[in-house]
Amino acid sequence: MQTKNADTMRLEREQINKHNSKLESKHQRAFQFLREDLPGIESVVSKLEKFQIAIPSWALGTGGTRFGRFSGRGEPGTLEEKIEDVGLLHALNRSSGAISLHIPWDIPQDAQKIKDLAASFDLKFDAVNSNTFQDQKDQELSYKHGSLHHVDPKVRKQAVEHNKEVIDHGIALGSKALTVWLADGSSFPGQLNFREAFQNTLESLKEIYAHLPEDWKLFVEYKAFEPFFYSMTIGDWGQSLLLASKLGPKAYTLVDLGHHLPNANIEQIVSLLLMEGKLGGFHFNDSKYADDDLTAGAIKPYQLFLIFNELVEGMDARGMDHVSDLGWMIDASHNLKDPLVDLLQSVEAIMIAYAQALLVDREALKAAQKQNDIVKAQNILQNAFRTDVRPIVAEARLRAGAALDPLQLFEDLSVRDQLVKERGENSVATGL
Ligand SMILES: [Mn+2]
Repeated sequence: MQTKNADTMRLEREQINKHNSKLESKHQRAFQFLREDLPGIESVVSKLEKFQIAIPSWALGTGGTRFGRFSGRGEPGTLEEKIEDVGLLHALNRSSGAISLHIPWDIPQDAQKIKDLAASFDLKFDAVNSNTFQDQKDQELSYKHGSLHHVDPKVRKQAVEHNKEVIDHGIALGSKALTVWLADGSSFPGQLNFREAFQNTLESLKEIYAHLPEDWKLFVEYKAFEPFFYSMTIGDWGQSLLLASKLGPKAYTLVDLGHHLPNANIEQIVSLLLMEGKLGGFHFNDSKYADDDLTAGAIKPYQLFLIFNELVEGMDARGMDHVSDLGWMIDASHNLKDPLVDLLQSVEAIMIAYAQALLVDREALKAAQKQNDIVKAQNILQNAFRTDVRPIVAEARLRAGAALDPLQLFEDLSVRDQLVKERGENSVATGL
């Protein structure tokens, strides 16, 4: 591990090469074994090599629950350190080439300097995120009763202005999208007039939309419940799609896996949003109950695969670019594991699901569907899901210059201990 550029930790090429040379012969045996039976394997590897999943700045520190927060060690305390963390992830897996910022937590003092730092790690800036779900220190009006849907036009105006500022920060960094998630809703029947709340939200979003540059997108995120427990003003994909449709061609629905009621058929939602050209992006996480924010693929890997199956099929049907036409991001909270380790695991799970979806025999599936051959259709999907694609994902990493086993290298190099040395035991990250 080397320290240069004002205390920034960077992985050296030789460290990765040394790690890979130890594992390479075992890896090659596993990869060659798969190659014999999978004729399309080269195209899968090259798609995996290009695929990138953005890391949100707020996932780099330890999150809390409503009951407590147990801090990690050596968390990134500044925007520069957050970029350094994502830079380390990207060096380990070459699949985390973007960071998503949250304003006001991550306001850059010098945008050009921050851009240069990110570029030195080969990182881009993904969507910027506004925050009207909590009050800030110097804020005039409170968001206790909502922001863009608020009954008071002065609160709505304040929230609209904040979103415009977030866009401006994003422009300075080279972002191309704004994600709006609102903690607007009600906890008691009678508290809100649903129609007025929706109309207020639409009018506010229209003002924000008008501030978007030509080549930007607006992502409208929805959530079924929490922080409010009776209604959320953008509670499901129907409400999000309605808003996105009324706003115009730059507005899209954003799907966060944890923002559905239990057992929702998310893959069907994805399929129809893609059909309408209104799916903007994804927030990955996993859950047993709802917005548990657990590691992607930790609880329901088959669901993650089924979602990717629809994504690949739907994107290919529209001739979309897998890498750039949708926004891909992890949105999780880490209470128990080292956040960087958890993020490496999440990226790996997403790549596995994507690789499995790329292996689905589309023609055979289509034929089975046409003949109502349910058994065959199910088997085609499960054959792909039950293929151990880890050597394919590792091969893509190897070719991209990443580590064959990023988690092992993270551990072998004692990355967290190095970060603690640099930042101190008790540095704390802003975030959830
Ligand atoms: Mn989200």
